[in-house]
Amino acid sequence: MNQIKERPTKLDIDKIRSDFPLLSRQMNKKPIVFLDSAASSQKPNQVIKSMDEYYEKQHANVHRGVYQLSQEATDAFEEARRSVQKFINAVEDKEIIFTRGTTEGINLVASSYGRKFLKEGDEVLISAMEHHSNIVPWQMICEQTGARLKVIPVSEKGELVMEEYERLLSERTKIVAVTHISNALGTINPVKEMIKKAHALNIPVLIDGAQAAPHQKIDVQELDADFYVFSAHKVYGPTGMGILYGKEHWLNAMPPYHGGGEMIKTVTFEKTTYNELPFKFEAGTPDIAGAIGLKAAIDYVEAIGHDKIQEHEAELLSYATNKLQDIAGLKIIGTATNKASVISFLVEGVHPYDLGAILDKLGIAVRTGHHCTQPLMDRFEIPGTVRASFAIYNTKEEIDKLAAGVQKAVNMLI
Ligand code: C6P
Repeated sequence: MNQIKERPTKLDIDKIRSDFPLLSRQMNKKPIVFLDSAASSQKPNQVIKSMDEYYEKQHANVHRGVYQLSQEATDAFEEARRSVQKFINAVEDKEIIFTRGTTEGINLVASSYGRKFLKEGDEVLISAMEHHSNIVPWQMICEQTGARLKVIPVSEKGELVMEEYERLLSERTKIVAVTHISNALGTINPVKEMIKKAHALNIPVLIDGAQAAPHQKIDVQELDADFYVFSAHKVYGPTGMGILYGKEHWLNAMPPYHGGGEMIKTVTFEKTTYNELPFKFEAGTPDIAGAIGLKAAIDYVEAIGHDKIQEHEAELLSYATNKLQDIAGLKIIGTATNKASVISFLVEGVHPYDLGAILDKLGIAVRTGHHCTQPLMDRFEIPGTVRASFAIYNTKEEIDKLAAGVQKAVNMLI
């Protein structure tokens, strides 16, 4: 019998908004319009409660006690790891390393992979649209090893110049590190294709997934990524918690990053032997509540469904693009064909900071400045932008308020 394929029904936005307590507060005596989820998303009750409950009923250190409470905490912590494994479709749970966030994940790989595999004359290939977190750690390890940083250029539309990428890949390239989605432009990069091209030359690839994990299904096996990093706090989870995924053979080949408890097998003053994966990279007491909060966030996102999230956010992006484009003098920076729900813009004759400050008075939270992508701002010869970013809880009414707010600010400032 033929099955009729149903289109996914739309999100119940009122229900979703009621899950996020912060969205009911006022800012500057106006209902808050939160359009800065690319910096950090708000948290649903389900995440907040999961962490409270852990502290109220389950807290003990993990992997250390024979007593029941410690066992329960360990089980919850390891269950969170398995939930991340499923979330990104990793082969093994030991390929999931808990970190403090995207920044720490990249620093771990740059330092650990770099110390083992980089030497003078080697090259690390990044792009001109990277966040500082995917530039500075590589600069630091290049300084230590004598390797050189190479940069894939960005076009006027805000897309990576793929011919240049192919030209820059060579036998000197020892790792490629690129962002999946640009935090400043919203560009979705063709990372699967880029990984394939790098792998043809046996070059491993790290993907900075900080801005992708909240918006689309991540499948590290399908991408064939060697390393994939993201932060919990942008996926409706807690701050201070992040994920480094690494293929088992790379993680096994790399030396530990931090030394201390948990990451060792045996210690004598003469010699230390290291623990197996994933513990080799998790020195010290981990953020147990953070892992439990991340699991609750993953459950929340999966219960809604990636299809519906993507459909809703694409609708917001196209609605906002049309609305903002109607404002005289407004220019959108980053017009890639494939974009996530992030819009950066400038208005002729108006400083982004002044615009942001007036929007704040209207209860509208947007980010202004260079968005930790100074080289990208230099590429476009601008000091910064105003950035509005949308999440599952945003509405078209909020975008109307943004557009009206921008128009009001422009009338005041020009
Ligand atoms: N971008 C933004 O407003 P951390 O701070 O470690 O959680 O994430 C760093 C990071 C790395 N890569 C990308 C692509 C990012 O967007 C971010 C964080 C925020 O755009 C804060 S600067």
